[in-house]
Amino acid sequence: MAIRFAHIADVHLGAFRDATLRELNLEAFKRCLSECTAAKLDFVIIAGDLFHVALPDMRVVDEATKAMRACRDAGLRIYLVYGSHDYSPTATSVIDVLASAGVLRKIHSDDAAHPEIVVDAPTGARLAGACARARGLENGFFEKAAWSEFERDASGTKIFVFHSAIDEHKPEFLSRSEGIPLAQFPRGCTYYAGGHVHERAEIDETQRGFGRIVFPGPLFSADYRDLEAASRHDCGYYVVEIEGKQVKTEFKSIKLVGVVSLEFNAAGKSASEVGAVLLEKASAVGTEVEGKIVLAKVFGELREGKPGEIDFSAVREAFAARGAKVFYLNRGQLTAREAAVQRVEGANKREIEERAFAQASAAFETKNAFLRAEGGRVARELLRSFSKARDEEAKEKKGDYETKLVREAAKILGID
Ligand SMILES: [Mn+2]
Repeated sequence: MAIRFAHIADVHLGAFRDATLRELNLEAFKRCLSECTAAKLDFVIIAGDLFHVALPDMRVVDEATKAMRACRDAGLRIYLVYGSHDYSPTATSVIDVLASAGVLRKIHSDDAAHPEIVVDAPTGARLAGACARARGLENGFFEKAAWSEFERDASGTKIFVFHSAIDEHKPEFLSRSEGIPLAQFPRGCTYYAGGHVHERAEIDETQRGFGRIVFPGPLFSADYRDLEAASRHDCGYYVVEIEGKQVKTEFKSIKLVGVVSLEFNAAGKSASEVGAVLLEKASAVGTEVEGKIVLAKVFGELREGKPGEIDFSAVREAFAARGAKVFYLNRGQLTAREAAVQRVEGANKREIEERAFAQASAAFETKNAFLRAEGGRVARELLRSFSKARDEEAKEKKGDYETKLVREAAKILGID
């Protein structure tokens, strides 16, 4: 008999500061699970990043738990691996609590020498997995993982669940981040349920001894980039049907609200001009933003004034008046002229750095005599101090690291 299951990844419940976006994300998850229940699937696989952080907003956790509980009560099993977001090296994650309560089943991979094989009793499916660790530390796990027992197991359909990019199949936007070489995956599984890569992909690696590898992409979205992608193509999850070696995949869109993406180049304009043009734009839109998520990217170097002088809240209100459900502003690449450094030349990196700082420091207006005299040196030393990363190997705590940085900065600024 065929095995039918859902493959979800990167839900990121609890992401977004905007309450409406947070709610929409939760709504997408609830809808997905009720569709799975209605379709009478055997089980649900969540390939990591169910939650945006290890200890998310408890209201979101409560709502999500109710939905998962209803799904469980209808007879569907839920299998999961940690993602890079909901894993915590030090604290107990909310996922551990849900696993202890029997709402979902974690696929353990703590011991690389003996990765767990979970048997889904009603279907006989075998699942193994690899949880994400903090910042790509799962690489170490994959290097050592002993898959031979799982590879030898021939008693049922095999599914491998993971939360990592694969080196051979990294999308362009992840080209500089670390992945796992395919050779370190267990061979001979029928289906490889992936997560972590926020872009949908279906890959067939049967020829090389693997199987169907699928990344559903985010169920909803977790940030601006995801939402921008969602304005071009749908987000959702997969329903998979396996019968013997036959694999049928079907992508299911979750469409809650439309996304409109707007871009505005502010280069060469003054802060007040930008504010006026944006307001004009907002009043010129028609019904196309009604009930939708409006993304607005404002970028470029202002001729005069600072980004903070632009009245974005008036722009937000104007879009709301036009019926936009959410107005999401991205001004990360909007800069003031004063902040820009002219082209500098030097014999080496150090010299270029020194001159760039000296120049920027000379242009910086301040009444502070110390900064006027020492600005260049202070900036250089601060940069050097701030670029020291936290010592993850020595398990340096975030709080300790922050205290150390603040103390060093105070010393450089001569205020300790
Ligand atoms: Mn993710």
